Amino acid sequence: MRYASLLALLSLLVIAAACGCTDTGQTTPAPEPLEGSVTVVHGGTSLTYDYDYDAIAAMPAWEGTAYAVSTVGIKYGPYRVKGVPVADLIALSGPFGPENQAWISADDGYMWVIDYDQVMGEGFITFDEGLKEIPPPPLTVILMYEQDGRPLTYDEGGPFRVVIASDQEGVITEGSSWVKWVSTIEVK
Ligand SMILES: Nc1nc2c(c(=O)[nH]1)N[C@H]1C(S)=C(S)[C@@H](COP(=O)(O)O)O[C@H]1N2
Ligand SMILES: [Mo]
Repeated sequence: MRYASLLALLSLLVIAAACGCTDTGQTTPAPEPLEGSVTVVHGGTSLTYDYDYDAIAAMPAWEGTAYAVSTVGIKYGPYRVKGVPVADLIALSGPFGPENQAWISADDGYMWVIDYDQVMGEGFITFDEGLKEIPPPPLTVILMYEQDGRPLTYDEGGPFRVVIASDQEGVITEGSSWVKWVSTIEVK
């Protein structure tokens, strides 16, 4: 009997929490930036550059809009995005030319390779909102640390996510190159 009432009380608490009945009615504050760093590897370990959130946020930022489609055709976005151009991060670490690629890897083991042209914003496939292929407008590949005016949450791929961004609204790119939880950018 005591167990039964204890259980009843517990379930009430769980229901209250789940339905938000314990809410104070305040809006959720912007998340604190997550801890993390991105390492740019260029020509071996001796040329490894580490950046923390504050260091990256202190660099000249690029802002625009970004919109993606997943391999199963689900669109996500458009988002207002802010970050540092990946080309700028690489330029700080050494020379980068048409013979090079950037291997972008993440904490979960995901890795995506973009070639020189793509780092420079060219050679991506782009779609309109009806998912009809369109000629790509100028694009900028950024290491994003803010989405819609606030730091990225873990679920959004924070602290750092690579996105293919544009000045122009309604330009959709493929989600597979939007690497979440970026840990390393390696120039090969
Ligand atoms: N680190 C990491 N980034 C990733 C992936 C992943 O598995 N791991 N999947 C990619 C693919 S294939 C897609 S379509 C999008 C999905 O983004 P979402 O999880 O925000 O919906 O993330 C991309 N970035
Ligand atoms: Mo995908």
